Amino acid sequence: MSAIRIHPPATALSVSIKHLTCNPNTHLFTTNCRNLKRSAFRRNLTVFAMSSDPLEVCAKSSITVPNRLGDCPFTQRVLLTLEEKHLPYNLKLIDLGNKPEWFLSISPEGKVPIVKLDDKWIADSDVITKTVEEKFPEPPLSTPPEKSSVGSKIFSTYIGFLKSKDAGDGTEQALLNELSTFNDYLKENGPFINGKDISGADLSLGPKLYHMEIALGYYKKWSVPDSLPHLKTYMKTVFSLESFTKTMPLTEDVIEGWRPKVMG
Ligand SMILES: N[C@@H](CCC(=O)N[C@@H](CS)C(=O)NCC(=O)O)C(=O)O
Repeated sequence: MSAIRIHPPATALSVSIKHLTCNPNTHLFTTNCRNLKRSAFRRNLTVFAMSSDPLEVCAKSSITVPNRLGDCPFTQRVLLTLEEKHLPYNLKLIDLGNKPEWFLSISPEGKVPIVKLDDKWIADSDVITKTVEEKFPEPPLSTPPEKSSVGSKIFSTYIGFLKSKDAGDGTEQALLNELSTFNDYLKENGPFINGKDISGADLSLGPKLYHMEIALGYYKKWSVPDSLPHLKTYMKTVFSLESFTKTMPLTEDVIEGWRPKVMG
């Protein structure tokens, strides 16, 4: 196991005064609150804030480079959530091919991500991101229920196509259908799933699209067709977010991570 401490950059610590006033988990770096409030409310000043303690996150380690974050899209979703909420965290990198006893004692299923919140280890990216949203509501990242399943079939159809050994079995078409539906959705409702602002559904889908792009490019010489321009723009936008570039896996890890599924 190795631990990496992530400190958000100064820019990432910057949050709006509006958020600070309703988030009990942040502390103002100021000595004169009365003056700050007066002027800040008028001009919506940006001030510095910091979450109290770094969160502990167990994540998959790279299998190609020592002491580096690996290629789990569920872990990246959680890290993106913490980054977008400007929450500091410590990474504990787990070799999933040789899981240590201490990890198995806190993650009985042996899966990452797990995150320590209020002294309790929580598993599953759905549960973790929901709990983080409740505990650290600012900036809000929840996706309205009616939009939260947009694009949710893409990952399973991608895996079907990736594993397919028969070019005519319809798995490529099934993926294209899902991508095309998502492209049309973005055209009407984008640029993000919830409109103009990024939300949890994008932070879940983004890492999966990243895996799809790399793995299908490598194993099938396949890429998103030009006939889906809104999807292409969406992928480019999400992949270039600062939170994404800070948490994304190495291309080699994605390729190696999917190899057993392709070969099996
Ligand atoms: N539903 C879980 C899935 C987590 C999951 O499948 N993680 C994989 C790594 S990406 C894992 O830990 N697999 C265990 C193993 O490879 O032994 C979530 O959303 O967090």
